[in-house]
Amino acid sequence: MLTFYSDDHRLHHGRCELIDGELKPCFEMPSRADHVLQRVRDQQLGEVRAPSDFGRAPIERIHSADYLSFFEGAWARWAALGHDSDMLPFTWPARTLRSVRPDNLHGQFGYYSFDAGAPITAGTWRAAYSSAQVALSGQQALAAGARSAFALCRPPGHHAAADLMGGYCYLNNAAIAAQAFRDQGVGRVAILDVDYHHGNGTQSIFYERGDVLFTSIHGDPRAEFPFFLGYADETGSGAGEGCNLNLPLSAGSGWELWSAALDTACQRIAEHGAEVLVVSLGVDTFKDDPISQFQLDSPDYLRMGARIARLGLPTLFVMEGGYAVAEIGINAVNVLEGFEGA
Ligand code: SP5
Ligand code: ZN
Repeated sequence: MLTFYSDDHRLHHGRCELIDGELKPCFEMPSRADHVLQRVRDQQLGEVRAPSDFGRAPIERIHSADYLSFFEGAWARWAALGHDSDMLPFTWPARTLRSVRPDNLHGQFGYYSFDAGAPITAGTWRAAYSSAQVALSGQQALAAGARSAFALCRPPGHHAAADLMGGYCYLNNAAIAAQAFRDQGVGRVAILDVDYHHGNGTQSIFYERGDVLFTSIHGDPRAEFPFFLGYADETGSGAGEGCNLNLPLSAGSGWELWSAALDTACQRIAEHGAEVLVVSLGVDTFKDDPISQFQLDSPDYLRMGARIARLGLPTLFVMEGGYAVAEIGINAVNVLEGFEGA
């Protein structure tokens, strides 16, 4: 399997996030990608390639122009005020307030975010832009006939909506790749999100569309981030009615419950008549993940890959979360090896 990877991910190295009521060092750190890349090489998964540059147009198919210009320009505005370290948002247009876009930098950051987990640093835009190009390069490999590809994206993307950052995510890499398939004439696309957290950004982007099915297995939002989306009764709307499948599971769920949900998601993907599959590959379902509550063990990721392969679809794997840094490489590459071995 081809892997796409850019060193530009290093340009994003946040100092702190606000998590569970406290300011803590960012769990989403550069060494995550280093460990995955090392495992790809150690296991001789296949060639590792630098991404091509497809420009801003495929990103603009998913994200609004005003969001992108805020994101691209935010650091320069912050630096012009004399700052040289991360910026975090702190005020949001919650109930009773208006979703107007203020002029103030912090007002705009609140307008374009939903949590204080995604800092903007000097290199965040460039890292996120390259991460999207990594996903698009994997998409292009499939379009050219590859059965599968691995987009080793960092920062991750599935929490990012059309005009919102949060949950360590800025640009929705999986959604950008899925849309590129559609724009190149693929009629029906499916997304399978196996990250521990609900992919609220991806769901919101495709919620009213019948051409892109979104399926997700995740920690029950009644108890888990992102709390405000990811419930089982969210089934899509308008033309997208029936094209959104959420499979929330309780804290403590292990392979038995998780794999039953995977079977359900795979059945729905087959029914959709998907011609291509995009997997949002988070491995924060691991038993020792520091911020998550599922109980998957490393060999389970081989089984996960094998089950996904049984769909028989061209498959693009897009890296999302996973914070047990020492094991992230083993777990992520196990999915890819399980897929290839099936
Ligand atoms: C891409 C991705 O995986 N983003 C995850 C963002 C999670 N941010 C908030 C996590 C809250 C964790 N709460 C854990 C409670 C443990 N007792
Ligand atoms: Zn996650």
